[in-house]
Amino acid sequence: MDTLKIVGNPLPDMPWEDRPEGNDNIMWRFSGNPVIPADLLPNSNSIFNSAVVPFKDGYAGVFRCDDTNIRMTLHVGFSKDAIHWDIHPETLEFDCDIPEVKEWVYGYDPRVCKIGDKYYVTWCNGYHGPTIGVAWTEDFETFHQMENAFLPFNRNGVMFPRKIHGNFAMLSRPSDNGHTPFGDIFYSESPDLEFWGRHRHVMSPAPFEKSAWQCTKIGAGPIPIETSEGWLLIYHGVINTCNGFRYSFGSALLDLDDPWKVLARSGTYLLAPSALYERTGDVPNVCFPCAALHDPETKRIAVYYGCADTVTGLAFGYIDEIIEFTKKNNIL
Ligand code: BMA
Repeated sequence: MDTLKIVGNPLPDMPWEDRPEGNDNIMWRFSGNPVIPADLLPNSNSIFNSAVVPFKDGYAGVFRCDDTNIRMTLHVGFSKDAIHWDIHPETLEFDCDIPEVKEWVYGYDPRVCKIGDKYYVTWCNGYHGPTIGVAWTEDFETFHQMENAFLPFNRNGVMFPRKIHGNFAMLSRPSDNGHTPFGDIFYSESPDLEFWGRHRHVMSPAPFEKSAWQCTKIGAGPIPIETSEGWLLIYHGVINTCNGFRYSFGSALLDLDDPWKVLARSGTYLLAPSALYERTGDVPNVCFPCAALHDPETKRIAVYYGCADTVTGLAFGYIDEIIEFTKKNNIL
């Protein structure tokens, strides 16, 4: 994989720990997990399923904080090292001149995608049920909310970090108004971030007998990473067990030009609930990735994922190894 090219700005100081001795897993957990505790804010019940990006000489993020009323809200945070976070206790308020969209109901599971000088936030936005909210910021102070991307019900809106076919591009996961016992990943394009179309099917849950951890529903996780082997997509997969849903995450490679064409998809998961903070919490057995930092030179990746809908975890790996693993365990 010496010829592998990874797109992205250098990030030599991103959070990192070497693979622990004796650990031969493709991804391994940060020894300081949970990297963000549930009670970081005075009135937070849980902080999880959150998005971080490099910003200025440090990092910024949009965090899902459920408060002690269990209201699902978004909060802005900043960090020098992407490990110690200063999350603002007041909720993120969007500037919005569209009265029908402006009313805040709830918001959760944010993703943040940088394109040019703008950071686009997509999240699961309450509008007669969950759909995909879209906003942009340049400074993480003022956020401009645009039209919702899709009709309800939809979740897991994840943008691509550059235009494709001259359009903005987003993955999403049409759903129902509840806990959705189904779900495929779709791809859509938009010339202006307002009108979305050219919808394409990307992936269905895997057949049970091939890869059971992802047999009930799947949804895109962090912003896809562009490489010479295709877009590296890390996504969550769910199995419905007699104890409820269990969320793990795995990887796929999507065609660079037509990302709805899946080149490879791993049957083996990258990470599944096994640490105590992933197995126990408000919703047990959940690893839910929403963001990743990466450094093209060292090929390092750090994935931020919600653990048991309660805290935020961090896991490390090498992009070249993840790509190799995806191809080796391909179930297509
Ligand atoms: C999904 C979303 C996520 C959550 C997961 C597990 O439907 O609501 O926010 O982490 O369920 O509860």
